[in-house]
Amino acid sequence: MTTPPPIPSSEITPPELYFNRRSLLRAGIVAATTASTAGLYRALNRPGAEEVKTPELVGLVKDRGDSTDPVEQANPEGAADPVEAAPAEPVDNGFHTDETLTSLRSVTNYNNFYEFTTSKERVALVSRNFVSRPWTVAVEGLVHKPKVFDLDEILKLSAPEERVYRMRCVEGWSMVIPWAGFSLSKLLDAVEPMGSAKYVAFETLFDPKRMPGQNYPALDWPYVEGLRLDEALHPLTMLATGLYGRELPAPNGAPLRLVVPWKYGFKGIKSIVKISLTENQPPTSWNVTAPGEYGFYSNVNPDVAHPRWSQATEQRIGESGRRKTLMFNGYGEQVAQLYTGMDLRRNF
Ligand SMILES: Nc1nc2c(c(=O)[nH]1)N[C@H]1C(S)=C(S)[C@@H](COP(=O)(O)O)O[C@H]1N2
Ligand SMILES: [Mo]
Repeated sequence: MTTPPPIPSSEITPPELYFNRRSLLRAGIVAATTASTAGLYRALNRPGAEEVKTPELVGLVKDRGDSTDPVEQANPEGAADPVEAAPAEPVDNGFHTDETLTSLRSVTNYNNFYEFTTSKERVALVSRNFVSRPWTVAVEGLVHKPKVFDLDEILKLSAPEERVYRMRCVEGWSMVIPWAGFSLSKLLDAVEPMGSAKYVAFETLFDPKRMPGQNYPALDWPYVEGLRLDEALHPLTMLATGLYGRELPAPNGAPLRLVVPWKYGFKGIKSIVKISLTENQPPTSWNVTAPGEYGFYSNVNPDVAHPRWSQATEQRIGESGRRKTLMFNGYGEQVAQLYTGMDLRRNF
């Protein structure tokens, strides 16, 4: 289980795109405009990450067309070169969904972030003065090159890609969020995992003065999460440093958080300060709190009910009525092979 899975053909960039400079250029342009956010991308693009060095970006980001996103309309400078922008690449590979984006207002004002408060509607208020710079992330454990990264060093690892993922909370609501960031594998590659590493453990900042919810025992602090190494190395697994083309807002886990789109939202640990590679399966906060209700894997699965409610349907924020929840949150084509031969009811 320690080797990364083969990448499905749908995720492999055709070689002609790797070597076609026009396409690479277009990817850069489209990334900047799609994000609604040319300026924000510049802000996220630290020196050293200026060039589009990520061929996998080609074709992953597509123009959303006549967006009604107010942020986009406020950034007319993002208008694309008509020659370069004309033919949209057909895209449906998991990194981008065409489903309607959840509004920026909902994404940043309806949050689970117990370090601030257990009230979803109050997280934005309570976290409004949270200072997330300077910030360091220690990457350690079973790696050849352990390192304490400054946030800016992490941002330099890769130009930010925009990825529009579905997010399904275990409570039964969901959103569609345009993240900025890059595959966690880029950070893990930099520290060179040892052959003995089988899991990756993550930890949120513990600082009750800055995170007032930590003065209450809502959970065992700090919040911890974990993935199997092959899950962590999967290209869909993302270190998010922004959303809607801006730096990551405090309620969403500033300055950087994990996003694992085929798992329930609580696996997406926020405000990460430590990442450790381990041989044994690490403890995870919600599993420690209620082992019978939240498993280590927590893959979105409409067929396995939570002990207290069905997981068959979900409320998409901003929509009326409920929609069917999809196996692996709709990412089965990309990730199902990670779980071949596993009993997903037992390993819930
Ligand atoms: N550190 C930390 N990370 C966390 C949480 C939390 O309370 N603390 N809540 C989780 C839950 S339950 C969900 S659904 C998502 C919500 O992410 P969002 O607020 O950006 O939508 O964050 C997850 N990450
Ligand atoms: Mo959640």
